[in-house]
Amino acid sequence: MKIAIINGPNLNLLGKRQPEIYGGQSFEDYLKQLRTAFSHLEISYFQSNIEGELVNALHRVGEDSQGIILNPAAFTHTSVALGDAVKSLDCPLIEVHISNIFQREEFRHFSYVSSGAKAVISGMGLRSYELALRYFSPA
Ligand code: CA2
Repeated sequence: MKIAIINGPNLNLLGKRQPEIYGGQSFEDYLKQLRTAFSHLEISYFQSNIEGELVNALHRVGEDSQGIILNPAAFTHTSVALGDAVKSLDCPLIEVHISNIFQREEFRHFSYVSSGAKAVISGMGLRSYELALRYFSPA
């Protein structure tokens, strides 16, 4: 089963800045753990700081993945284009957030992506990704 994880802008800084909000581990490091724990899944990973590249990545992985896990980061709250791309997918997509966006500033409470997502997981730290993988890999 092919699952794609896609991360949006600034998530390449995980583990390097603002550990009080986003934790102290880099995503690449965490991904190694995920690939070990879910070795029966083929997990691809893509990160970009560029909105159009994220739209292209959704189109690309949507062709041959059985599930997508997307953290759109700040584009969650601004991107009609990402919201439209998510609605065009044939496979289920889970929107994840490391922090609880509803405990933060008002502008983070709205998501252009959520209405097209199968589910939203927010506020479980990096474990948000693991929980999303569990949905695609029931015990
Ligand atoms: O909580 C999340 O996962 C967010 O998607 C993270 C976004 C934020 O704009 C969303 O409202 C919620 C920000 C990602 C920034 O990532 C950083 C990581 C380390 C250091 C600085 C930024």
